[in-house]
Amino acid sequence: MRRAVCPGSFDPITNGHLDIIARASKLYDVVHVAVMINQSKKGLFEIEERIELIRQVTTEFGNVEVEAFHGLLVDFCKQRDIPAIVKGLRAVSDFDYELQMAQMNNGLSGVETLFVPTNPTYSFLSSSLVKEVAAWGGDVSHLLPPLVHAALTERLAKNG
Ligand code: COD
Repeated sequence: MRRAVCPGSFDPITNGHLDIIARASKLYDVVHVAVMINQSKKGLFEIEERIELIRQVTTEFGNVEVEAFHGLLVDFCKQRDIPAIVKGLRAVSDFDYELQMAQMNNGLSGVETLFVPTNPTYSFLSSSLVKEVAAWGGDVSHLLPPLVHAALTERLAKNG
């Protein structure tokens, strides 16, 4: 069974994330999506909400498992016998930090990181930018799965 993990904050999942997960799901038997918990960073969505949104938009792939994890990504991998991390690379600006993490993770446990070039349609896309634009009333409906867009619109309206 070939396994890989797509880790992230997913606050919330965007079409950029989804594209990477979809492509990984064609390359591996099982793709674990790890919603990494960062207690110093309060998100817009609770961890359980992020997991539920990801589950709903990845069900159609048939081989994606979603869970939260608090700790090092290499420990998530070790506990589940996952040899590969799949990451999307958007631009040169991503590369420096992603390379550092990949080398650190490999040095810690031997886990490999595979980089998938972003779909150019989403190369500028991040959860933070989507939240900022949406908070000011900008249209981000083409950047999110429809049910995530609905959840974001509802959350922002509720938060005032
Ligand atoms: N196109 C393609 N890929 C994308 C796009 C896009 N538009 N947007 C995001 N992605 C991919 C990237 O691969 C990105 O790395 C990943 O999705 C997650 O993105 P985010 O923004 O949801 O999550 P981040 O960047 O906050 O996630 C960082 C991690 C949680 C992965 C990292 O901090 C981590 O591994 N933390 C766990 C603790 C740990 O092990 N620390 C030591 C690291 S060496």
